[in-house]
Amino acid sequence: MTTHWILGPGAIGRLLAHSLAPIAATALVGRRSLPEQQALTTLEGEQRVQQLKVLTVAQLGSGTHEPPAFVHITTKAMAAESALAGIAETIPPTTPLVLWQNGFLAQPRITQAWPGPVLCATTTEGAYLVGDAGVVHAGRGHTYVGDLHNQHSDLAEALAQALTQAGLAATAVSDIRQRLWQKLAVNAAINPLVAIHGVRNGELRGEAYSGHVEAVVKEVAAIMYAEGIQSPNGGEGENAWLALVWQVVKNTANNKASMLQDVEAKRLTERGAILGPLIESAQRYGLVSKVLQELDDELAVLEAGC
Ligand code: KPL
Repeated sequence: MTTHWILGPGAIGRLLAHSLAPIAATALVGRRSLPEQQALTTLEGEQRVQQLKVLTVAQLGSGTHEPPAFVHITTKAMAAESALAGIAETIPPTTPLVLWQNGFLAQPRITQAWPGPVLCATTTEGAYLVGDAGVVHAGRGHTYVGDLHNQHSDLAEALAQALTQAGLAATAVSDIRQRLWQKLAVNAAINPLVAIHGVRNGELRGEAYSGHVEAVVKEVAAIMYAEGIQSPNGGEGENAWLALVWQVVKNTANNKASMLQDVEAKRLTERGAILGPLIESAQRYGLVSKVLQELDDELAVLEAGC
């Protein structure tokens, strides 16, 4: 039987566990223990415990387990490598990994370091945690899966089918790198600004912030061009990226972006995975990244208070 291990009992991790458990043996793995019924409580109070184990990393290390068919890493970007290191000894090095992180930090590093196949997933499924009591599937979206070097399309296809069967619509794609950078571009234009100013996404449209959004997008668009990343709306250049960003701002106007939630909860942000690759790319191509660097510096100051 297909066995899925999910590292990281955050919103996406629990959504995956909740969805996969009815169709496959599933283990949700966290650093600290989590009562099984809490891990799988939805807003509606529905509980699905079939085939689901809720384990700590320490329990995985001490027991004997059937090797998993997929290990999903659903932690924040900066925690992905240490999460993998925590279980690497307990799985065969040929085990397929699935990386669910934002940005473009963990994906190239783990793809290079892990001997087995590494798939990347990017999703627009909406989910959030309600304390330790459960996960809310807030909005249906779509998930794309693929690997950075297009060497594992059969595996990506099998995973997409499993996710779709589990109720999370998914497609295997050959351009996952494009899709990860496209999401990163949008996140870079929205997340740092809303996190720094403590505002919901929709407020970026106001006079106080819109010029700053445009300044970020100007730098991001030049970097995307250098990286060979097209805007998903098919257009060329800065205007296409700006139109996309304003569309996402409109669609998510009432959202508290993930980076704002991190700042409010005094957690480290994903700036290293979102702004980091952009600033590094700008340096590589001799492009301006002044505005991006300023945002990164401001976030670093906020994080220093964590
Ligand atoms: O992906 C997001 C996030 O919060 O990380 C956006 C698109 C900005 C929606 O809030």
